[in-house]
Amino acid sequence: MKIQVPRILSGIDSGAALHEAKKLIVRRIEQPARRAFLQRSLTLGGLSLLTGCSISDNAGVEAALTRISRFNDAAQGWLFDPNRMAPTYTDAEITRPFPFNAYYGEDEVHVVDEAGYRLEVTGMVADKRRWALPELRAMPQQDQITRHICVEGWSAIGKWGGVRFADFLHRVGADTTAKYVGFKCADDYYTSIDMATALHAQTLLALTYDGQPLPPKYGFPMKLRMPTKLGYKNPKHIQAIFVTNTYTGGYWEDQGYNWFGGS
Ligand SMILES: Nc1nc2c(c(=O)[nH]1)N[C@H]1C(S)=C(S)[C@@H](COP(=O)(O)O)O[C@H]1N2
Ligand SMILES: [Mo]
Repeated sequence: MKIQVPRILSGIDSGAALHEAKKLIVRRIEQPARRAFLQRSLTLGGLSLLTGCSISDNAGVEAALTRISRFNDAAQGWLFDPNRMAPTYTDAEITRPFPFNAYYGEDEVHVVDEAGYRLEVTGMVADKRRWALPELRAMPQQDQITRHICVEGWSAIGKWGGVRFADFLHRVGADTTAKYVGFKCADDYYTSIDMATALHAQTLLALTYDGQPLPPKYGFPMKLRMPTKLGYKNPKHIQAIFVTNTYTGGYWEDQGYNWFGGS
């Protein structure tokens, strides 16, 4: 690869800085096609042009990539079409067994006690009471068979059922002009999403997997299932939901994954 070093960078170790930049990009740009494109085409000079600043150390590279990622969030937000549906599949196309993934191994799956469980709902909502599982099961339910795409390089088709998240947000009197909906999970995972995706017709507060109550490994008692977003944006074991205008990031997002995370 030809490395174009702008004059401003002469004197620094451009090879090392570029290597660092590429490593960070691999962490930040999840879609393989885009990653390959950037790996082939990115030069330090190009990165400087893209970000409008000189990049001479890791902190500079990190800051520049954060700016690109925030710009990418905004672009994905503008491009998001609330009326566009993700593909759906037939029962025969379901991946069996459906893969498990978390930031820990399957033997450490968090087991939530059903009887004591109450979902917390806070922030910009009219009704802040807690929800027991039977109350959520009493709301109208929907099924969907969609593809889950994980940035670690696998995808699988699964069947989830539950409450349309838009119905739930309306039911609790959420201020849908707020920017974000955030999630805290029983296993210390957390994430947040844009309101447009929260209101998308295929975004489900999923209580079942393949017609059965969500098994612990797939996120009992509930997960948010969004076929329009990558796997890490779909929180399992949801304990609390909050509506806010404050950016709160996420477990992987705070380590460099793109926040919008569209699929
Ligand atoms: N609470 C919680 N939710 C999570 C995760 C996690 O570690 N904890 N991992 C995410 C990632 S990276 C993926 S790919 C999916 C995996 O979901 P699955 O086990 O149903 O395949 O869960 C997402 N939601
Ligand atoms: Mo993932």
